[in-house]
Amino acid sequence: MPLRILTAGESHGPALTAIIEGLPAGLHLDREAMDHQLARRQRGYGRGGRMQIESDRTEITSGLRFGVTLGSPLTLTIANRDRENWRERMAVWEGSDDDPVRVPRPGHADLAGALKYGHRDLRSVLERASARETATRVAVGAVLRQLLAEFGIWIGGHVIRTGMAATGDSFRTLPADNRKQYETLIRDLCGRAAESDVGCGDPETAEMMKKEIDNAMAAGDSLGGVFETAALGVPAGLGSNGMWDRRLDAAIGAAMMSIPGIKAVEIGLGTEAASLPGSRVHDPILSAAPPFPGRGSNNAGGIEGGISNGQPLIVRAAMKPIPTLTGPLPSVNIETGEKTGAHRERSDVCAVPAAEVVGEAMLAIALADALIERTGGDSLDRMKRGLDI
Ligand code: EPS
Repeated sequence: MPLRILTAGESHGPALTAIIEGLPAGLHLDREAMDHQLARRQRGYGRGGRMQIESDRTEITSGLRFGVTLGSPLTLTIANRDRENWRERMAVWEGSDDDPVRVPRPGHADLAGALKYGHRDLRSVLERASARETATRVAVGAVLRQLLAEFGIWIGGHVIRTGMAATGDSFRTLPADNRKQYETLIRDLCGRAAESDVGCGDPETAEMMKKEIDNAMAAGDSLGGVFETAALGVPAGLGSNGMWDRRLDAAIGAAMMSIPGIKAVEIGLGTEAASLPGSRVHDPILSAAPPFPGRGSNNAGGIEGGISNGQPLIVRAAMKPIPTLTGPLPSVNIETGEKTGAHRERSDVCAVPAAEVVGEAMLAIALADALIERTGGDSLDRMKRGLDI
């Protein structure tokens, strides 16, 4: 698709890097807004010690002049502060590791990565498989949300489940027949969630979520959860029904599924739609006039036939528990074949609030790509002229 993005970097290597190619010229970037998104990713009750070490900031080394994009590839770098503690074990040239990782963690990339690449020290797999990599996605997303904002598109989200603690608050159950009110309710839900260190705006559930995390930590266990992401102001006509790889829901599905730990993605009513009759699923059409076609509900989650329909986009994603357990699961030493507890490594007990922020970034990436495709890209002015509905 028109936007090409590459990221690179090991968790304890010198730095993380991202290159965005295909970004239009003429976009004024706000540095603080980028660092704000990175700080949001670092938040969260249940995060491990690494987040105390890092204070993520984006350096830009190409594609920007006087704070305005040039249309050339934009290179973003995030330093790994923890690098200082790993100079020898993660040296790019000469170095050594006297404590190689031999026992794969069930659920992590350790074993599958070792089988694929032939590594005997699992650190050579886990360093890139670490969710540290998601910092680059959030940095890229922070650039692209600024592009989307030029078109009135806004993205937010909240956590609705942590382990067994779940709130009934959901974008799905908000009344959608009055557009203005619907968007206000979505923003309010996200605003309340932003105040919470578990990413949930319902204080009672947030307390239950913290208890779940405390209990999991005490038991040497870990937790997953579910978050919702919404995009407001998305114009009708992004994506296409014409071919599977042009469907907007396919692009969003792939973007969200690519987040480490995500096992399921739903759009709109999602799996609930499968058990209801059509009369209770499909959204009545009340008016067809652009830019805001009136609909009685938004069970489709803003996409019909793979095309955005002018309604808010509603996405849900489920994350499995973090694979690193302090009470380790059964595993095997890949050198000796000896049965033993899986490798333990400093980790998070729960990272769903961080994943929610990454989800917003991935939605921004999918939407920016579709918007550039629809409007032709090149420069912000041309893009604005290209959006004629
Ligand atoms: C993470 C950085 C990592 C982990 C975590 C997420 O840093 P470190 O390995 O130095 O503690 O805290 O990674 C995982 C949960 C994982 O499974 O790899 C981050 O920046 O988000």
